[in-house]
Amino acid sequence: MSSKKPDTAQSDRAPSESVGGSVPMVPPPALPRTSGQATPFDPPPSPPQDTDKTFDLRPETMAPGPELTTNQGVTVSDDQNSLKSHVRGPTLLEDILMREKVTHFDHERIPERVVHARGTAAHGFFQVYESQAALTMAAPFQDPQVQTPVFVRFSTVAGSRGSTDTPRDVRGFAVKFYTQDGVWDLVGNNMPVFFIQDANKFPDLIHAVKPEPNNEIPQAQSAHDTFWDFVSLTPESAHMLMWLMSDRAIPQRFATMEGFGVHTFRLINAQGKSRFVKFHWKPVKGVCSLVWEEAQLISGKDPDFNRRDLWEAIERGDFPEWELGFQIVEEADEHKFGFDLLDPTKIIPEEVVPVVKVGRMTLNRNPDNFFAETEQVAFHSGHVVPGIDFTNDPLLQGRLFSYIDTQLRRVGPNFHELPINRSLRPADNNQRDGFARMTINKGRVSYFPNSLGGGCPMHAPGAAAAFRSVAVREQAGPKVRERSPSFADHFSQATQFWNSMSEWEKDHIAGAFAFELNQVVDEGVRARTMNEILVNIDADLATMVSEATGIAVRPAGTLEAPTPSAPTPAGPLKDARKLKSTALSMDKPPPTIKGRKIAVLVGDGVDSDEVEAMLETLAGAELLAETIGPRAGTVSANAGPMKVNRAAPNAPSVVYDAVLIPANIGKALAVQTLAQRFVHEAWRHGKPIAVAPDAQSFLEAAGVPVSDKGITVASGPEMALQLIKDLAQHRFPRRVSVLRPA
Ligand code: HDE
Repeated sequence: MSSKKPDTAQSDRAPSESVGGSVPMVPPPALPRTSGQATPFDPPPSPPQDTDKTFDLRPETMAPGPELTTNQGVTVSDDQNSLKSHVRGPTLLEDILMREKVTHFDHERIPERVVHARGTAAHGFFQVYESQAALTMAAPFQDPQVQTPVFVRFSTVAGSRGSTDTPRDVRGFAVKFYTQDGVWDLVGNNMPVFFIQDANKFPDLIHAVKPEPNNEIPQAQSAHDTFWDFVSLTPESAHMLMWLMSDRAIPQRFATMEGFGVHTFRLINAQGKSRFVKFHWKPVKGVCSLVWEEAQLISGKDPDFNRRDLWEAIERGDFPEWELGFQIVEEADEHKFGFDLLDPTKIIPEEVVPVVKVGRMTLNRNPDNFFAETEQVAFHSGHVVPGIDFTNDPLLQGRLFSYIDTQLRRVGPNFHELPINRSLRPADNNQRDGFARMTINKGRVSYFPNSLGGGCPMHAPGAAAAFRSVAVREQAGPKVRERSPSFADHFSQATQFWNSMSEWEKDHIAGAFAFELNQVVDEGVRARTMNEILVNIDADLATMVSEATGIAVRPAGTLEAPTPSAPTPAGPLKDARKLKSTALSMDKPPPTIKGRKIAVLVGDGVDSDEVEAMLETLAGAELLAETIGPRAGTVSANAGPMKVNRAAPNAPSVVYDAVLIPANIGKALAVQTLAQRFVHEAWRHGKPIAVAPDAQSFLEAAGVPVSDKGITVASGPEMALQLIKDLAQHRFPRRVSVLRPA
C-alpha cells in the first residue's frame, strides 16, 4: 500500500543493526491472547509488511553507528575540546563543530502541550472481531484479518511535562489509527463526560485548573481556589466533578482504565446511512484504581509510576489490551433519552444502550525515542477517515479548530510529514513548503484545476474511500449565541453516578471533595461549591463533605450572590436520578491479576527454601515478586547467601500490590520502623498481606489488625496461595476511610 516501502538493505541506516541493533527487521509477530475472556478474537498471522507502521518508521529509525560525524556527515576528530587560539586561549568563532553541537542543543525543545503535557505512549494494533461494514465503512472495521497499526498516548491534563503520573486528574487516551484510508485519531479521555458544554469555555476551565498565574502553584492539582471558583460557578461541571472526585481520577495502571470518545460521533456505512455512536475502550484487565493517600505518596516515591508500568509490561510481553465498544443510536431515536446526545456532560447509560464490543487493541511495542514519537505525535479530533463523521456537539466542534491550531504552533505546518504522524497512505495534494518541509514535490504544478500536470492529483468523487461529510439536514433559524435548553439539566446524571456507587466508593468521593475543599482558602468558593453544587447532587454527599470540611449546608437561596441553582428535571431525567448504573461502579474484582507486584520482605536468617517455593508459586500465577531486604546484595539464609532484589529504603510500599512475610524474620522486622511503615501503608491502602505465624506480633507492632479481611497468617505454601486468592479482589477498600482517615 505505502509508496514509502523502503528497500530493507538501503534503508538500514545504522551499521550496528545488522549485528543485532534494537530496530526490529520485521513487524512484530501476531500476539497470543492474554485474557481468558470469551471473544471471537483469534489473531491471524502478521499483517503484510507494507501496511505496518513499524516498517514505515524504519527509514528514519537509527541506532548509533561507529563513527561520529557532524550534521553534514563530516567526520569529527575531537568532540571533547573546543577550538582555541592557543591551548589556554579564547574559543574561536570559527569552531564550527562546537557551534553546531551547542546551537542544536539550545533548540532541543518544542513548546509542551498546553494541556496533556505529561504523557507516555506505545505502538500496537487494532483488530476487528467481525466486519462492521453494515454500520461503517471506516477501514479498521472491515476485515477481521486486518491489523490496523495504532500509536496510543496516555496523559494527565493539568500537570506540566515533568510533573507526576498520579495526581487527581483526567487521563488522556488518544489513539492514532494508521488505516488504509488515512489517519484516524480517536482523541479520548478515561472519563466519558467533560466539565463544560461549549468549547468557548475551555480556556477558562484550563486557566482555572492550571497552577495559579501569580506563583505557578500548585503543580498538577485541582485542589486550589481558582479551580473550585470556576467549577462552583459552572454547574454543568457537576457530573464531571463526580468522576474527577472518584478513584477513576487515580488509575492504578493505564492498562486498567477505560477510555471514552466522550462526544457522540457518527458512523456512516457505504450506503451513506448515518447512526450515532459513542466509543468505549474496555480494558481486558478490568478497571482498577489507586487510593488517594497511596497516589499522593507515589507522586513522591515514583513519579513515573504509570509510564514505568506500561513500559515494563510491554518489555516483558504482558501486552495491555482493550476491547473497543460501540453504543449505537439510530437517528430516529435521537430525542428519546431525555437528555441531548450533543451534550458532552451526559453519558448514555450502558443499561439503556449496551456497549457492543467490536474489536481489540493490543499495545506491543515501546517507542524507540520519546521525543520523536511520544512528544512529536500530533493528534487531532478532526483526523477522521471515511465512515466516521461528527455531530454538532459544541465542544467537539470547537476541538475541530483547536487541535490543528495547536499542532501548527507546537510542531509546525508540516507536522503530518513527521514519521510518527505520517499516514501509511501517502498524502498527495497541492499544499507546499513551510518550515521543515520534507517532501520534494516534483513538477511545476501546485494548483487545481490544472491541465499542465494532467489534472493530477485529481478529485475522486466516485471513489469509495473518499471522505464526504454526511449530508445532515440542518434546521433553519436565526444565528444565536445561546445554549440549547436541552442542555439545561446539570445534576441528574451526577446524582445517578453517586447512586451507582458502593459504600466505599461514596466514602472515597466524599473524601476527595473534602480534601480539595479543605485545600481551598476562600470561604465564598467553599460555600458556593457546597450550596450550589453538592446539595444539588445529593443531600448525603453534602452532609458527609460538610462534616469533614466544616462548610455549612445552607438552605437554598441564602447566599449573598447565588448562582442559578439546579432546574428541576422533568420527564425521563427525573427517573435518571434514581437509576443505578452498575457499569459506573468499580466495585468488581478484576478479570485477571496478571502482572501484579508482590513485595516479599526478607532479612538475615530467612528460610530461603521456603522463599524460593513461594516465589515459584507466585510466578506460576503470573505475578511479579521482588524480595526486599535491609540492603541491596544478599541476606544470609539457611542455605547460604540469598539474593535481594531491592533495598528497603529504595522500595516504597506504595508501588506493590501485596506483601508477604516469610518465617524467621518477624522478630527482626518488629524493631524496624521502615518495615513497620511498609506493612502499615499496605494495610491502609487495602492490600492483601500474608505472614508466617512468627510475624504476627510484628503485624501488631505495625498497627495492622490481624483479623481484618485480606490479612492471612499461615505457614509455607498456604501463605502464597491465600495471597493470590485475596489479590483477586484487587483491594480491601473498607479498612480505612478516605473521608475520615484514622
Ligand atoms: Fe483536548 N486538547 N481539548 N480534549 N485533548 C489537546 O491538543 C481542546 C477535550 C484530549 O496525547 C490539545 O495536541 C479543546 C475533550 C487529549 O497528544 C489542544 C477542548 C477531550 C489530548 C486541545 C478540549 C480531550 C488533548 C493540547 C474543548 C476528550 C492529548 C495539545 C473544546 C474527548 C493528546 C494538543 C495527546 C490535547 C484542545 C477538550 C482529549 C489544545 C479546545 C472533551 C487526550 O488542542
